Amino acid sequence: MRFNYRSYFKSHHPQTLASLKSILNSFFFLLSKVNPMDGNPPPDDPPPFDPLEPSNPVSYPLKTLEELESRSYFNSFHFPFNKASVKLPPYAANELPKRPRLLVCHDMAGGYLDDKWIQGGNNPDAYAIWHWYLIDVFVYFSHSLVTLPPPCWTNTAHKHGVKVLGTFIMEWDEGKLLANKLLSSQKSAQMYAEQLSELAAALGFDGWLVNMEVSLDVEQISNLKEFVSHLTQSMHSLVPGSLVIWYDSVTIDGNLSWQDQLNAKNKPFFDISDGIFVNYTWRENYPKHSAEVAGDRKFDVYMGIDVFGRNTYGGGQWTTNLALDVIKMDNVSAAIFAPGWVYETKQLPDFQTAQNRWWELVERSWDISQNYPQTLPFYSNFDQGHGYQVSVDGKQISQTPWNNISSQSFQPFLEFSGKSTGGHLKVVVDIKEPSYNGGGNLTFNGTLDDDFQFSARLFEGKLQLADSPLNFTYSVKSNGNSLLGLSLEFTSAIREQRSVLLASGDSLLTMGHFVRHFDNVIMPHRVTKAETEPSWVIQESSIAMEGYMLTKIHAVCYKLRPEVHKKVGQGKTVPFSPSEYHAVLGHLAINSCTLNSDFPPSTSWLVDGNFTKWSSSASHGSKKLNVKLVWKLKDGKTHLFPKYYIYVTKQPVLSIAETNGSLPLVQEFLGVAEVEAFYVSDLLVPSGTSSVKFIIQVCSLDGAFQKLEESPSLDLNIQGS
Ligand SMILES: *[C@@H]1O[C@H](CO)[C@@H](O)[C@H](O)[C@H]1NC(C)=O
Ligand SMILES: *[C@@H]1O[C@H](CO)[C@@H](O)[C@H](O)[C@H]1NC(C)=O
Ligand SMILES: *[C@@H]1O[C@H](CO)[C@@H](O)[C@H](O)[C@H]1NC(C)=O
Ligand SMILES: *[C@@H]1O[C@H](CO)[C@@H](O)[C@H](O)[C@H]1NC(C)=O
Ligand SMILES: *[C@@H]1O[C@H](CO)[C@@H](O)[C@H](O)[C@H]1NC(C)=O
Ligand SMILES: *[C@@H]1O[C@H](CO)[C@@H](O)[C@H](O)[C@H]1NC(C)=O
Ligand SMILES: *[C@@H]1O[C@H](CO)[C@@H](O)[C@H](O)[C@H]1NC(C)=O
Ligand SMILES: *[C@@H]1O[C@H](CO)[C@@H](O)[C@H](O)[C@H]1NC(C)=O
Ligand SMILES: CC(=O)N[C@H]1CO[C@H](CO)[C@@H](O)[C@@H]1O
Repeated sequence: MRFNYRSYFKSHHPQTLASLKSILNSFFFLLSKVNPMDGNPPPDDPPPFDPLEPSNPVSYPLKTLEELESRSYFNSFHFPFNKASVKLPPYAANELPKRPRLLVCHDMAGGYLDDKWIQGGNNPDAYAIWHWYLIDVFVYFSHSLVTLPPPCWTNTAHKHGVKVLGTFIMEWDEGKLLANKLLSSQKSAQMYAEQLSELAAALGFDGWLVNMEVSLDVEQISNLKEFVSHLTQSMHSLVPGSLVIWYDSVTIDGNLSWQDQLNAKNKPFFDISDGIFVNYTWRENYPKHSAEVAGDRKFDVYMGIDVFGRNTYGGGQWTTNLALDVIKMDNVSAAIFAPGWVYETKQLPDFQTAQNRWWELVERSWDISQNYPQTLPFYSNFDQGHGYQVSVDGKQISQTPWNNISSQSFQPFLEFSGKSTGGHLKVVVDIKEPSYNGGGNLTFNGTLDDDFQFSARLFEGKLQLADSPLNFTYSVKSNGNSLLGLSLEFTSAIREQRSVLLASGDSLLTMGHFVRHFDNVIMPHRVTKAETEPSWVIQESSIAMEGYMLTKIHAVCYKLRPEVHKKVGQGKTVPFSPSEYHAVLGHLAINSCTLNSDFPPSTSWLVDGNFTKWSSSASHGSKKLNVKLVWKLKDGKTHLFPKYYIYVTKQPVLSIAETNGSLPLVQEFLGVAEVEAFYVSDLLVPSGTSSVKFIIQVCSLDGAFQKLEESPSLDLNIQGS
């Protein structure tokens, strides 16, 4: 569902960001009445949304203060599904670092689109962000009173060390009425602040952006200050390291008057919160002034930049870096608003390329904010959270297009244009073709000189090594003589650097070739092929670097036995000519050699079906099944596993089973759960089925999967058969 709203923007000169977006929203709202869920699970003429009724789990905002006050959200069928399952890693759970930070405010076409489907949707081209390593704080924004971030965003942001905020907004005449209620007494202000904190803590996100775009009577300001300070304090006490950020809007004298800087009119709110998001129409010297006003809290000033470029310094869009440069020079923080511009305005040539090119602008002006790996186990399969197929250990288990950014793996720090002279290699995360695990792979394709090695940045970490060696495992699929190794950079406490190549292939020539480039070249100690898909080669290497820190991981592309091509034409050396190179990196796992994933046996799990509902379907005697699967370890431990893959098998009635002999049952893949619950909706069960068996395949932090036959499961007999 797309329409051209740019001309609309131009002709109406909307005054505020909010008005612009709310006009947009009402368009989407109107359109959504025509076609409720374009590109998403089929609507079947949906009845009005009743949060108490079981249905495909969704994320949704709160629209009234009554909902907030009554705490009715906690009774919703959808509430347990909305809990983020990934916590911030310990190194990112404290206060933000004391340096300029990058806050990114999502605001994608009104929000709650493909991302509202908690168990994923079927749009392989759904919006996603994957440059998490450049971001410190992510705000999920919509124009509803209480915007709760869909858990998929919180999960992937947390995985990468990024904090996530929801939005509390009051705007327009309606907002004014709400504000009157909110601020009617000190008690009321405190009560709503506590409800907001409770929601954030229960859903697992890290605080709020407070956007009071209304003008108030000056008498209301003291209760507003009470609201902001109480929210900040209650957030901090429930979620240490959490943030409440004030948006530069209503001033201390009650006027709705954006200051575009930190000054005496908005500083009282800054003083009682964790920072201010400054309106994006500032001038060149405002960041500097704001820094002076903020004193030792200058990094808590986030200068707004509108990527759509509406009166924003530097023009946003493809010159967003101009504003970033000024902000960086003045040593304050930046708040990028609506980077979804790249997606919404369909920048050429395609979303993947345009998005990478746009974030490259950011990286040019700004430092890397997140370093990973920092802890073990570390695992990435380069999944971007959308795609056309899903694989497990090289075997394709689904060929249905899908999206759910919850399943994003650690995203590589790919540079937009590789610096290469000896040929031309394109490195992309490809989501269209078979992968090793998940739905993406990292493809290195193009031409490469025989004597040349091409290096592409994968990760920049801070992994402190102890006495036990590191175990590197990675899968590669490659053509001809294309080889792919990993180069590692280690730094000691006294800043001594060591470079190590984990080489591929088994030839000693490789050693000879690389010895002068690296301090150490390590051959894999085990090379195996994937059981079901032998074109994937799995290399295992181990390395001991006690006392060092692993800081860089690059992929190194090279050719096998360059000497073969060297001497053509009677002893004369001819110039090397670039030839084709093609390799795919399927996954990378780093673990300590002493750690190994053991799964609890299936008998230690309790699996249950809840809200089971059978209905008849249109075709001959088959039925439809809805059921909420829930599972937990009998010992009550939770959060040991990052995700679960859900499958179903349909057991035929005895007579058919006998006729068909011992045909293996087909395991149909249903989806992925990140919480210990999965809602199966409208599963078709053909006649002649006696029972269905749901299998919950457990996946560990290091990316290992429990064997299907050893996974917990639940049998359901067919009702009435
Ligand atoms: C601040 O932002 C609003 C939109 O949110 C805009 O209309 C206004 O022009 C900006 N600047 C000033 C100085 O008000
Ligand atoms: C995301 O959810 C959808 C729908 O449940 C599912 O089809 C898809 O496979 C899930 N993602 C992955 C990586 O499996
Ligand atoms: C508030 O806004 C009104 C109307 O724009 C203006 O007359 C008044 O001076 C403003 N008050 C302050 C304290 O700036
Ligand atoms: C930025 O501020 C920090 C802390 O006040 C200071 O140490 C640093 O030198 C400043 N950097 C620049 C470029 O001014
Ligand atoms: C790989 O690169 C070559 C050009 O060097 C191109 O012809 C080919 O289509 C590319 N293959 C893929 C899968 O991108
Ligand atoms: C290294 O990790 C792989 C899987 O990630 C595992 O199969 C292997 O046993 C480990 N090797 C050692 C020596 O720990
Ligand atoms: C769902 O499960 C809960 C606890 O597991 C139980 O209390 C409740 O009765 C069940 N509801 C239905 C409709 O089966
Ligand atoms: C039994 O086998 C027949 C033919 O191979 C197939 O069409 C049918 O679907 C099978 N029935 C079941 C329940 O698997
Ligand atoms: C395993 C594998 O081959 N994966 C795919 C990765 O993406 C590239 C896209 O160019 C495909 O060609 C590969 O087939």
